[in-house]
Amino acid sequence: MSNVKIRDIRVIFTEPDGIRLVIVKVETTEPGLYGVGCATFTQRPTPVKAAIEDYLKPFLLGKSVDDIEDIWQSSYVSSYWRNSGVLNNAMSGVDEALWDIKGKMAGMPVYDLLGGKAREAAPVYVHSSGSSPQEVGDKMEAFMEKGFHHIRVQVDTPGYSTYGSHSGKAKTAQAKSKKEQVSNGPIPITTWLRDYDPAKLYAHPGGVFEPKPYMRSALDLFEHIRGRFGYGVEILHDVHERIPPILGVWFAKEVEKYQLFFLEDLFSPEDNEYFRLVRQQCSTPISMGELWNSPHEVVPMIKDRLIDFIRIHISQMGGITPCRKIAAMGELFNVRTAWHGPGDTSPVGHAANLMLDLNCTNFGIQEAALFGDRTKEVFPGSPEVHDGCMWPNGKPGLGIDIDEKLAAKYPFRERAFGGAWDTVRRADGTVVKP
Ligand code: GCO
Ligand code: MG
Repeated sequence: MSNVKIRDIRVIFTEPDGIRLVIVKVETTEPGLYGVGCATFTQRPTPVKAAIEDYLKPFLLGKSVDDIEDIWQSSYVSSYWRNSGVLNNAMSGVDEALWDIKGKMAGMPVYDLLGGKAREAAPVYVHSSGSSPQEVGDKMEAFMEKGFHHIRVQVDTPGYSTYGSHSGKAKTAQAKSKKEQVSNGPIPITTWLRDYDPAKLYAHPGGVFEPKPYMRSALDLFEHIRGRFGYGVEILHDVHERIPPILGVWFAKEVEKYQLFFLEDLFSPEDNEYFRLVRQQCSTPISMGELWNSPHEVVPMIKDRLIDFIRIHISQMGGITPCRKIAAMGELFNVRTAWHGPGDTSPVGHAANLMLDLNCTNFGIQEAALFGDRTKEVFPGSPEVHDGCMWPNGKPGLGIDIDEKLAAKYPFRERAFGGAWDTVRRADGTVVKP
């Protein structure tokens, strides 16, 4: 038992490459010993900061840094109501920082604290998107030449907003101001522009989404990719929960012949039960989980083997402490990990992903965000991505730091509606789960 206590807990906001990141720094009574953790909920950063500063900090100051499990469990019930994204992200920031501290005290990386490495590096997938299957394929080719073997493919649906490609931005660019409104599909763009203010910065372009045109463009994309590259490269696709569930069942069967590595977010978490129908009808590998915040959502999906890959956003579930247990449950049911790792997981969060990636036997794949130079400067020790993998640097703890002076150069910018994920609508105006 060390005599090292928690002396201070601070929240750092920074957006070096235009994505709002939330980092927690836990400082200790041992001079120079501190840890960093990711608490990034990019659409709602300020309530996460308040949850830490107003509640976790007074609750934890003076506690021993040794007792990560006890700190996590007592923090989890300290709000009585639990399993929310805001509270889980707040706990994750502290939890990951405590694992960082424990590794530094032990002089070993966190994956060694967990029992060592099952692999030297974590194979990753990267994102290829474009306005046409040809453009997506061209970007794929460039990634393949750099040694990437797993590539997520997303294509525009002409005339509509599509997740994962730039069509929304393209259309936003078109409609610079309300007076330039053009019809873009089955309804005048005015409905799409209902909430749009060209003067504001949007977290994510909205637009009109229609399931059938989207599915046709995705199927055309897979046909093109398989025709051009064959089956030697692994392709992944994210439906992003947008289509009516029964169409999702049809779509999963329709894509079976393209042998995807996985099909992601086929349904919304609220429609998890539909995965049973897919399992009975086809063998398309299924991934789900970035939107989950609660063990209640996780357990049925793993115990009934309704998914193949756990796509949890580790800070949304509360950090390394709960997710290492979820990974262990997955191993017993042969369900693999595929932690969420987009640009709005901070490099600290990617480092936490990597610790579990290297240790878990049931590792599946790791999503990698290829961070810009500014972000990598703010976060020295960011996991390197090359030769198709994410690599550890072998340093103790999470192996990463934050340069607070540099981070302060990139304060949060003002965003429309506080930075909400923008409103996507069906042609008749109904809001779509985004
Ligand atoms: C993914 C995710 C992201 C989310 C984003 C939300 O598979 O990487 O779907 O792109 O949409 O993280 O903020
Ligand atoms: Mg996703």
